[in-house]
Amino acid sequence: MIFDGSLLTHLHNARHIVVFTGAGVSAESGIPTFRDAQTGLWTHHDATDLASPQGFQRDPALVWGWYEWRRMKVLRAEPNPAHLAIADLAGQVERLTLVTQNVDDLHERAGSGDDIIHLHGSIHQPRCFACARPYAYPAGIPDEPEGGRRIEPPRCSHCNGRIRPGVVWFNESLPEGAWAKAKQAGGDCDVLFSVGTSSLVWPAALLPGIAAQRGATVIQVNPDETDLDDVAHYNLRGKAGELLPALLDVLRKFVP
Ligand code: BV8
Ligand code: ZN
Repeated sequence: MIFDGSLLTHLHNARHIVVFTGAGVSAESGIPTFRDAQTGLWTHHDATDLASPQGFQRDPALVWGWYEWRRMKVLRAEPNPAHLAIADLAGQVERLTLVTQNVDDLHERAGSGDDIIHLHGSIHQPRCFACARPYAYPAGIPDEPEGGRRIEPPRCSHCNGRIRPGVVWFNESLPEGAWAKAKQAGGDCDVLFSVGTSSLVWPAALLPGIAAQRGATVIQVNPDETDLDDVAHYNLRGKAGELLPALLDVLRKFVP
């Protein structure tokens, strides 16, 4: 695979790289992307409805069933070469900040460390909808939920409120510290990778533009076109699990 010499020079000289990922980075691990997750049984539900407090209050069993289906996929999935290449890249640069929109833990399991910035929370940190007390899932991997995947959410042992997924839903604010840290890194980095995101969800989708405005080189990795195409300096068209390992290989041997 051939990469532009100027792209390799930017990477070789970078002091601080931000990697910003979306659901596409986990696609080759078999986890449906956010839009794919509205296929099949979920086609007749709008994500911004399923992934919202209003949606949960209206039909808790439907929403909890959707997240249990996704959690079961995450528990059965393994990090793919894209996650591993991002973990490797951290060893090639002075400073790497990993910012993800994903609610899975595949970056952690690939070895990217535990100071990953999760802008949209984690599917592994459920809490009580009423009193916000954390809830611990029973051990083990749930079976494929039967039928229409409606599952009554468990109840809080403290206040009997319904347990909700530990993710940031539409119309909920991002974790204060997370978004501030992400913006700070975006404003300081020399290169920002945007990997596997449709760049549709705000404010996360603003991050590459913040970096570009401060003079960073923006590299997008995505098989499809996105709204970021006009902002990115380089559009690497293809799958993250193929492009990123190839880029790391070339970068290791690159002599400017
Ligand atoms: C907020 C967690 C303030 C839950 C998620 C009108 C205009 C602009 C903005 C808004 C608007 N109306 C409302 C808003 C704000 C709203 C928003 O952005 N809406 C959008 C839909 C227009 N945002 C919010 O509400 C945010 N909060 O603004 O707070 C506030 C506070 C109080 C009151 C009001 C406002 C909160 C947003 C967070 C929502 N939660 N996730 C869950 O996961 O279930 S977002 C969800 O979509 C995902 O988590 C992900 O973060 C996000 C985007 O998805 P992607 O990761 O990009 O995945 P997607 O499937 O879309 O794309 C995958 C890409 O991968 C594709 O491009 C594909 O080509 C590519 N791909 C596929 N295979 C591969 C690949 N790439 C590489 N390799 C491959 N192999
Ligand atoms: Zn409670």
